[in-house]
Amino acid sequence: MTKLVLFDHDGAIDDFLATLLLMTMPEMEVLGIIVTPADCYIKAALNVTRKLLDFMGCDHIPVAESTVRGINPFPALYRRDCLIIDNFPILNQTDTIKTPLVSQSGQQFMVETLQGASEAVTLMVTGPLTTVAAALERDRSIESKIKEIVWMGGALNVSGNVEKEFAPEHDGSAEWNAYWDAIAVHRVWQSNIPLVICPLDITNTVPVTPQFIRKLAQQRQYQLSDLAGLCYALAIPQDYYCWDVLATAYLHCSDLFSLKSWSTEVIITGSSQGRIKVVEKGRNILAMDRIDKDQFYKYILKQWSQF
Ligand SMILES: [Ca+2]
Repeated sequence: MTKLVLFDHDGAIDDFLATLLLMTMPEMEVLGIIVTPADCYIKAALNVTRKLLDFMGCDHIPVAESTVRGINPFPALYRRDCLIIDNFPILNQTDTIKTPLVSQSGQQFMVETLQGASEAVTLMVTGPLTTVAAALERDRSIESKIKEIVWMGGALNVSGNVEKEFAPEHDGSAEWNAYWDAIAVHRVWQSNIPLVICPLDITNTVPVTPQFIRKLAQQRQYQLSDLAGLCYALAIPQDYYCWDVLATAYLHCSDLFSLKSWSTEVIITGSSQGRIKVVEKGRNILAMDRIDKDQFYKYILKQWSQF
């Protein structure tokens, strides 16, 4: 059965890898990709997204530029990876990009795409929820067209990843996508849309290791593995995890995951802003809780050996 998917990412290494993974899933009909200007510089991030779709033979999928703004910007150090990837030789073998960039904003594109969809759509979000919140503000009725939101974000029972170096007044309890715009998270939490989140609690268990990158290298006769390996090599100087890739894998092989239900609230101000706190009588969500790690690594290695 085909699943309708609208993908909203924020242009970092992991988002591009999630794009490469999503495009290997034959059961998904991807209605479009929206780039939220968060963990990236937007022009380069749009270019890379379109070049990846060309590379995957998916140049029929429209790309849109979200024009929302966050409250707490990502560090420039994190954002610049898209500028490097935009210049990878493997993505620049022709002078033109075929994948279309639509003229309307990403948030408007989200509204129109959901309004026009023949059935309810899964929203796959691997960046902040700001574009989703802006779309809901434009037209509340789209809520009924969203089957569920699968979101990489939050840290429930583990520390966040907003470091003191970049956020001196924060207590470290928030995950970056939530911290970028906690008010948008709160807005989405107020909706009735089913939420499945992929928090740091689970992503902490799937690090990107040199051993994993070597496995990709050993199958680099496949162009997809070669490109994924190049992207992951950029991540080596940081503590890196399969954040967005893990969240996206859920669309195709949810059977590898166990889920847990939590009652939560979003802290929107003060030193814990962006924290998604487990409370009594809060907003019910599902969180990815455990993953068979070996099976997960095997799965992405298999998907990236398609060509
Ligand atoms: Ca991301």
